[in-house]
Amino acid sequence: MHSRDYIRLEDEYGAHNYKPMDVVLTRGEGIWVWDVEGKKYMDCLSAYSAVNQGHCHPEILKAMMEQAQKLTLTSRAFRNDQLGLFYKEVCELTRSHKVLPMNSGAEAVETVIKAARKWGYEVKGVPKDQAEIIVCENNFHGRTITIVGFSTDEGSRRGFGPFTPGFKVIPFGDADALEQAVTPNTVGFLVEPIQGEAGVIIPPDGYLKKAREICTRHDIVLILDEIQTGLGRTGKLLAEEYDGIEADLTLVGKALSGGFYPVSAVLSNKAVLGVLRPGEHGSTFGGNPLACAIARKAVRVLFEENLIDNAQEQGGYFLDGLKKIESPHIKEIRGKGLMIGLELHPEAGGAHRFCKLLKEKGLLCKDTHENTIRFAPPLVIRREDVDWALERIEAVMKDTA
Ligand code: IF1
Repeated sequence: MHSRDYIRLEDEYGAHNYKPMDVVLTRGEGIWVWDVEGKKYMDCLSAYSAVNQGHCHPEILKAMMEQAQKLTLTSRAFRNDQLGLFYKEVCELTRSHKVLPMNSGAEAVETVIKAARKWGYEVKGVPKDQAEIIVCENNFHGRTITIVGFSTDEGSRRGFGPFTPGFKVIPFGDADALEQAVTPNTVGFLVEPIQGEAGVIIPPDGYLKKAREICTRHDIVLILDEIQTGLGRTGKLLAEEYDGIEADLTLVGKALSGGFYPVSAVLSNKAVLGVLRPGEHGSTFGGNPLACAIARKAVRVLFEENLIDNAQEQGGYFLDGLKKIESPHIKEIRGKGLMIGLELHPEAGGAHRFCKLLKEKGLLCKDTHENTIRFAPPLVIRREDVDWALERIEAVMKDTA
């Protein structure tokens, strides 16, 4: 079968809730992927930062295979011998006190909404059903009804109402707006350290530090969605480290899977998770032994292979290289670690056009919000690979009219 045959099958039988680039991938190794025609590409998306450790990482694969031959699923009705070890290792590495495992990122977000609300009623003393959670404009936290209900992206929410009440939206990066939005019923502030889908939007220096201070002063749970920024992507294990703070609840997902199998988790530094009692929350697959074995290895690999520092180093090199490209199309280059956005001028004809040209040159990138191309390769990338990418990006940026 050829690419067009696979594409035809998708078109005919699949729901059309995506419009993917027409490249049909069949194999991956490290930063590289191959399509069914055998063409090789550098993956500059990493499945939206879920394959930080690189495609088909051999150590994670081994951990998965070994666990898959022993025990895969018990449900939480019974205990398993991986869960406790997963808790301990994740807590030690992230300096957390408690963990709650789920599967997808959106489920982790739903979990913290429940936990923060319950904490508000039981600990803070907010009147029944009055809890408010503050979120930011242009957020992306997932696709459930509650989550898209507090999105400001029309495409994400149009046609899906009625939505869950109890959310207040403020501008991103504006600590004063947070201060002003707080009421006695505010229980939580949910924010991405760097907004991913919004186009790699980096808030002003010290924003999270101020948010931390405001949340502490008003007794509000600070919830950081590090599903995309976490686990090394920005050059730190968690992006909160740049502000020298600790969130009360931290969400991780994506790369917790090593790219193998969906795993997400809520990490808690305060007693917030303690308000959830038996029967109040859970999931059939959350915390299963296969997921735990994979996640344990996926996190350990980040440290053993020095991938967090490598993201810092190669990310800086990549960013500098992009900034040196002289092209009339480029408006701004921004990024932290290997989470990089290249914003084009509105007249450049859209990021999608450039992503297609980059694909022809062997680089798979994804546009976001019309005019931004993001570069987020696996964290195993080496300097010579960055040079390889830069050469091709420069050619496309310079040779395109
Ligand atoms: C898709 C974007 C990235 C996330 C943050 C929670 C979730 C995500 C900060 C939910 C998910 C995704 C999902 C993916 C596209 C992707 C994305 F472009 F939509 F915004 F990465 F940039 N918090 N991000 O980024 O996690 O439930 O998906 O596991 O196709 O929807 P999930």
